[in-house]
Amino acid sequence: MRVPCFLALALIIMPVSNIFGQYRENNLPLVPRPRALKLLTGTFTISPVTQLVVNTDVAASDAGYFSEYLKKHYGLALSITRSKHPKKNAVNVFTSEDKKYRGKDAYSLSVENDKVILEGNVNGGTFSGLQTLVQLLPPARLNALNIPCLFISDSARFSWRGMHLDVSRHFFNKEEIKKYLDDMALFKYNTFHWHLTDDQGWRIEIKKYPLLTQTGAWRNGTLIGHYSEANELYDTIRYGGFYTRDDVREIVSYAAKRHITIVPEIEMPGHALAALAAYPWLACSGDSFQVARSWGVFKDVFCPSERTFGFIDDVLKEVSEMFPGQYIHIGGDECPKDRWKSSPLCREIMATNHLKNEEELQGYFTERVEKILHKYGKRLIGWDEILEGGLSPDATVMSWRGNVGGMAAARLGHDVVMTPTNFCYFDYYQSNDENEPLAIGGYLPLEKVYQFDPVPVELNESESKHILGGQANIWTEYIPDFRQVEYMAFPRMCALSEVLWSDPSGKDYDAFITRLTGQMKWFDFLGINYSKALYDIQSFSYPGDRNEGLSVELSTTCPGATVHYTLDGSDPVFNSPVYSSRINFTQSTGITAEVVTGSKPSGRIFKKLFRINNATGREVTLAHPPNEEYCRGGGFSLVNGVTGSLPWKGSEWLGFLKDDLDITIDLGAERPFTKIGVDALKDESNRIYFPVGIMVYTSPDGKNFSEISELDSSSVQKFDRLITVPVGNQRSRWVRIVAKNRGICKNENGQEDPVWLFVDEVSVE
Ligand code: TNX
Repeated sequence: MRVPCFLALALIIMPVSNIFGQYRENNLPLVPRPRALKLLTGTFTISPVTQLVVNTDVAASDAGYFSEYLKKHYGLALSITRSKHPKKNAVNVFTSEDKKYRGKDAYSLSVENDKVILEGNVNGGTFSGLQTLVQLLPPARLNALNIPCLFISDSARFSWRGMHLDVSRHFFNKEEIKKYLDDMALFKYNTFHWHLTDDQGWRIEIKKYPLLTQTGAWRNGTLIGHYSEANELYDTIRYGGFYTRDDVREIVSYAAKRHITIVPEIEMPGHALAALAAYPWLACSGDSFQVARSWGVFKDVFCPSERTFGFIDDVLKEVSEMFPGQYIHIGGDECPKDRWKSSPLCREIMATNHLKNEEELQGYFTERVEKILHKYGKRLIGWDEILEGGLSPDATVMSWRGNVGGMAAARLGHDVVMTPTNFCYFDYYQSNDENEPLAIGGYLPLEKVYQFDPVPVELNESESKHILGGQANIWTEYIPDFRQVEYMAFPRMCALSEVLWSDPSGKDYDAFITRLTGQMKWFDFLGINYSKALYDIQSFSYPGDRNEGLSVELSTTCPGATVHYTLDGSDPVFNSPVYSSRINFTQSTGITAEVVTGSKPSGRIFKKLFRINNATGREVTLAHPPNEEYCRGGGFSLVNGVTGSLPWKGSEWLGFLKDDLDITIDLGAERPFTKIGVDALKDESNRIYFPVGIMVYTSPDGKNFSEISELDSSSVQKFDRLITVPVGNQRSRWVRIVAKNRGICKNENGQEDPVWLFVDEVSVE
């Protein structure tokens, strides 16, 4: 069979109309971006008479997936026939051993007027090509499916293109897991890291230990709200679920059909409370345990006893039988050593095996488990903590605490999968908007995911070879249902797919966004729930014209987006003014704005009130800078007309650790005022305390200040958020406000901790 050569097909490119407007090389909604793409004239049409032609069993299986896809989404049933030669009016899917397909998942896709020829290797090549083809179909249920004529030659950058899902904190049923695998396949992911056990639930049936799922899969309630909140509230709903061995087999073969390997994770020695609840003898203490209802890290962990290793051997034997992939993930993260330290048995094991400390005891634990895995023909992978106690060279390390663990592992010759929190934790917020659903914390917008590179620049060429790829993790403490899993995954998963698949030399965020916005039509068509944070509008305040009032800039992270706005509180419509330059005003003003693409609103409505007082937009100086964790916007954010939103994480609050707020405002000219306002936060469970006193000073020259008013601690504590200090009739150009930080507080262990003072706005009225 002959695939037409690239150059021979380099004909004059005529734009052809399609559902996306006009086909152009740079607007075909392909994510991840293929290595080479040439758009040609004409279209090929898939209709009920189109055949699927295949040459091998793998091609037949891949084409089978494609045909099911067409049936499900377009109601088209195409017949599959075998042939060694391409046919006309057909989509020809041919696996090939040609050396040009040696690359990872390598394929070529040639769409001609009268046929499609897809060739690729058996290890995901043709399957990946079919995903490309799927993305070229119209995202609408039409009878005739037009595809632009083109030639694509493509292969993957990394062999490990992973998505993880935590099914312990919240459980997702078999059908939902299948949907997750479908979502992954569409973006050429090939590894599903299935986090099956944790403190809050054991989710895989093990024949020899029925209590793991009878007891360990169920908890008697779940924490309400965020873990960091002061009052721990729980619901009393029995929560749980698990996958039977048959479910697992069904899911494994469903994944295999999509060329996705499943890496099951059985957490040990930490994050094991659910197992201990089922079989308390797995712990060192002799206590009994409950499946956890809350989040975090628990001190009760597996005891490294012979009986525990016997259990682990049995469990891993069954797990190895259920999962054909080479890897089993054994966790290894966040294992507190408290119980081991107080256990005579652990001391004995340490003495017998000449282990210096409990970290080495975990190293011993990992080594024992690895021997078990090798017995069952499997390889060990674990979180980067497994490095701390020494590790055999065959073990693979998953680097989550930044790149550091991964780099150390690669330098020691271990294979590494990069999944650093700051680029790959899809349980973090993707937007600062206050209407985002509750998340664990952090901030990981789409653009940051796109910037990720799994290969740290510090590694040399031979060390870099150990980086197998990367993965995003979806921990589900705050993700109660599958719709929200998708919301957290999309579209960040698209950005990561491009990082893991495409050649980094062609990285271009704006171009990615153009292709992604085409993809969003797909999300709607396929019923994928996704975040529109891309279209969120952010505002930045500047001093107003002639130093009066404010000048407000609106922006989005979406290149080329059109923002419409109103100043009368009404929702923007298509003919509302288009934002083009900063909006100036001298009276308190509300701005309502929205991104509109075509004639349709695309994102969330932005609504913000900018309050103007004598201090707004003025020059300020801070005697102590805010802590670098909470310093966004600097001192000016205290006079930018905007009060901080709640939750406060990631928003514009300034945080002072142990320091006072000490701000001097130059009002520009002498001005009359009667009161001072300090907008502060009270959140004692996060060690954020109200100030213990406020002092106000004025100055005739900006240098010498005299106190004009003071509010003592008990008066301050009477307020809830906005603290008002009456000052009588004053006139001054310079005003200094000092809000005293409480300094320290005692924690539950009686030790002293530094206290935060959080302020978002001050006013002079
Ligand atoms: C840390 S990442 C964990 C998980 C949590 C996650 C929340 C890792 C190896 N352990 O147990 O769910 O943070 O972001």
